Amino acid sequence: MAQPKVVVIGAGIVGTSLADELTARGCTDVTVLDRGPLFTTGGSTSHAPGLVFQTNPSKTMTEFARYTVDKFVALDAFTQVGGLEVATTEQRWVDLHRRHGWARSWGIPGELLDARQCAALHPLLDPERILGGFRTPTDGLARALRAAVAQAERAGTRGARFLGEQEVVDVLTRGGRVTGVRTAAGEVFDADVVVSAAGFWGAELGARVGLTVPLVPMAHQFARTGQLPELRRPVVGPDDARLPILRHQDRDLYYREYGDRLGIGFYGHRPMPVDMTSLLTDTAGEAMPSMLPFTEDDFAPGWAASVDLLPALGDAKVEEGFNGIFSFTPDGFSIMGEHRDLAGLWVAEAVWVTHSAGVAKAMAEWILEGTPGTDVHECDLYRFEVPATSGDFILATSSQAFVEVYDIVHPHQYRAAPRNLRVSPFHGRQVDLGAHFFEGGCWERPAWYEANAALVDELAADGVAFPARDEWSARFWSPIAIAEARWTREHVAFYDMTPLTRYEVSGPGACAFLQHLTTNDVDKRVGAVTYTLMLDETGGVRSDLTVARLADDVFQVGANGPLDLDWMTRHLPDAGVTIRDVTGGTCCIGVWGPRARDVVAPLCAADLSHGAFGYFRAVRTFIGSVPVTMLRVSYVGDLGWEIYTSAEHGLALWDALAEAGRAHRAIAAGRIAFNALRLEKGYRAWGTDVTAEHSPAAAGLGFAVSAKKGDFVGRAALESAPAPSTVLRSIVFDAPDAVVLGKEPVRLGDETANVGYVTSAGYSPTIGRSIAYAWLPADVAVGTAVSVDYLTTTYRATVHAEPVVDPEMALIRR
Ligand code: FAD
Ligand code: THG
Repeated sequence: MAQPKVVVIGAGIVGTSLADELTARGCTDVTVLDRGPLFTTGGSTSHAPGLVFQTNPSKTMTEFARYTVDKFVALDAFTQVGGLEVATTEQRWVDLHRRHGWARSWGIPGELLDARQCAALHPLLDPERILGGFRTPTDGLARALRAAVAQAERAGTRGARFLGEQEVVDVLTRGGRVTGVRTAAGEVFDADVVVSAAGFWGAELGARVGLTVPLVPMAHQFARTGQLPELRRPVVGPDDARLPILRHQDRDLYYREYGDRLGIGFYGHRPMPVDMTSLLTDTAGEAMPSMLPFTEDDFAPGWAASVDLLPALGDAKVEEGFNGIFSFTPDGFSIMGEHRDLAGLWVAEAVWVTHSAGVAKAMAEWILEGTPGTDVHECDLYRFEVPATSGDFILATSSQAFVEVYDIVHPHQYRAAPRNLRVSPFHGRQVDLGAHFFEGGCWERPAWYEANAALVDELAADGVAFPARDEWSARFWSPIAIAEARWTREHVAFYDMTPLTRYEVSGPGACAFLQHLTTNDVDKRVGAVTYTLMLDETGGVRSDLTVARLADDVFQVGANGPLDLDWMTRHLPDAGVTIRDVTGGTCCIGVWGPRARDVVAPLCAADLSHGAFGYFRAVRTFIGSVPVTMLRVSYVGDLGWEIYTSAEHGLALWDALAEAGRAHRAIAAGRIAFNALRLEKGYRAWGTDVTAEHSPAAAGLGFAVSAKKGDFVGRAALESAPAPSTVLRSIVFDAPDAVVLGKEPVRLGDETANVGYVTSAGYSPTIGRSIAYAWLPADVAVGTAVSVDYLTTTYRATVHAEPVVDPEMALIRR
């Protein structure tokens, strides 16, 4: 295939890395344009201090960082002085154990050190001030400018050209495709592909082509001390640094060496979002538009905390400083992808030096091969719900991301604001029941209900265990959730399923369209529901769906979020299929548990017997006077239905069910119980347990791929795929009070080497133990003992057959 003609906007670390990765893959007609002079362009890269700490809660971001380090080492643009993160509080010390766990889960070498060992590595540290540290020997200093130049030079030898002082002011298009760009000087550069790697200018550039790039340019303080006698020594190399890069997250600080001076970065100041309109006017003609004047007052607390940690600074002072600009996003992840409505227009922005080469590699693969080689859903341009693409939301959440950049953030900590953007019709009733709400997808979702508190005592009196939790895992949690889960299995509960993303796919081409995009056979008779997967071209799992055929040409698709709509929209044929997101205009209650039929049948016009309304069937009928679509589907794995109606009927539906449920002691139950029950049943959560990195077979979802149906996206790749080397397994903890939260490293027996990692976990009241999913080597057999390292504790667990609860499906099919 002919290689595309590519224009990259921006010659910072991302644009130059991308040129290198594209040309390395044979795509050599690459032109990189920058508004500034080459290669000290005035962008963030020009003055980046270049600290690279690879460890990240995200596996993908860690992989991007590791690739970047390896590449920059090979380019002689990296000084591997190692990283050291110190703790001055007990909480941070425990959290460094969590970070050590991530490092081990994702394969970054690291170890925990005591205070004395830390001070031996970094002699400026006062060992009395710290409790310990986390040391990562392969971290270090990227010479960002050197790395940019080296990559540009290499790309240049393969045919790429780099032009400075060329500000792109227009993206040229024809018929929904890019055709090139125009510069301020009026010069036109033709292109099949235009990649915006414009750093914090990216949001402005995106707006010109109708694209929301959700990033906020934010100022962040960086200062250099005067000379420190303690650091005086002969120059030691191009970076003139030998001490490990240092983080003092308790006070939002980081440090690197510049010969006998220290560079200090500070995140502890107020968020300083930058107004691009005034920035561009104010800094027009300036060499460094990304550097704003230092605001000394903001730095004062950072300096005081620095002197405290590094007493040698006591005799020194800040000699120079600036407020440097770079991008923050609502969730801290980068922004990657192709404009959906303007083919050939790509973005790669909000990327740290740390992740730059890894991001560029994934971008090059995506542009040239159609699929990135790394799962990038966390960074996907289209991951945001519609309200999250508003300016207000982007500013508020990106500012919060700045505030939290070094905070200890609990995995279940949901944002405090903005809230109440999306509530189901049942919200008032839920408030009355004392719902404790978590936010997800901008929805308010009950996690548990205080109204069920009395059930804890009642069940405890019956002998149900409520194991105590450690302080960390007890956050954003309540024992009431155990009671709710148990009650669901013994009686019946109502779950608000409104936030479950759903689409109506209709039209004469609807069936063929879904057949083409999914792995299972959905061309069944009206009333059938099918569990199926969407794969990418390489056979990776992009999503798992339920597809209910409501009429010949009308399907209701239960999905996992905005990326599913994005993927489906990109594959829409020119005519014959319509996709409508019906999530917000409708609502859903899951009624599940052994008493579900007793509650619903008396209200329902349809025959709900097992013979008349079988498992994985859909029926349109009435509950009282409320028109409903009922799906006999249960993510919690019990008898019952998802009952859908339009939003205006929601309250009537809730009240009718609540009234009928009273005689059967029905309760409303929340997300924590929901999660525990789906773990019992072996059901995966896409995005957490399974991503595009995994094949159906590896994920334990091979049953959802039909061997008999015709071709579908990803099929060819599945057929030529080797057997997976790692698989997703259920593990059950040995001790009743063992709890993990996800991403913990897993070892075999008592061996020290890490072999896998946990994805998600929950406490099962049915077996009185926690259950988790873990990615493990494919040859690890059921019954194998494993160890899971959680914070400062190690828990024993055993690989279990799936599902852990109800393998004979007796609960569901009654
Ligand atoms: P840039 O380097 O800004 O490049 C974008 C380029 O696009 C610019 O050269 C610009 O001139 C050009 N451009 C924009 N608009 C146009 C247009 N219309 N036409 C033509 N060209 C255009 N990251 C780390 O990993 N570790 C750190 O320790 C670290 N410390 C930092 C400290 C400070 C003080 C700051 C400010 C940032 C720090 N960062 C750090 C972040 C890091 O510097 C940036 O994330 C990274 O450099 C961004 O690279 P980029 O290529 O996307 O953007
Ligand atoms: N309900 C509906 N749609 C959904 C979900 C849901 N779509 C997204 C997500 N959740 C999909 N996840 C699952 C996972 C498992 C099942 C349903 C949705 C499930 N699986 C059965 C099993 O694996 O045994 C049935 C499989 C089969 O018969 O093929 O029920 O919660 N509407």
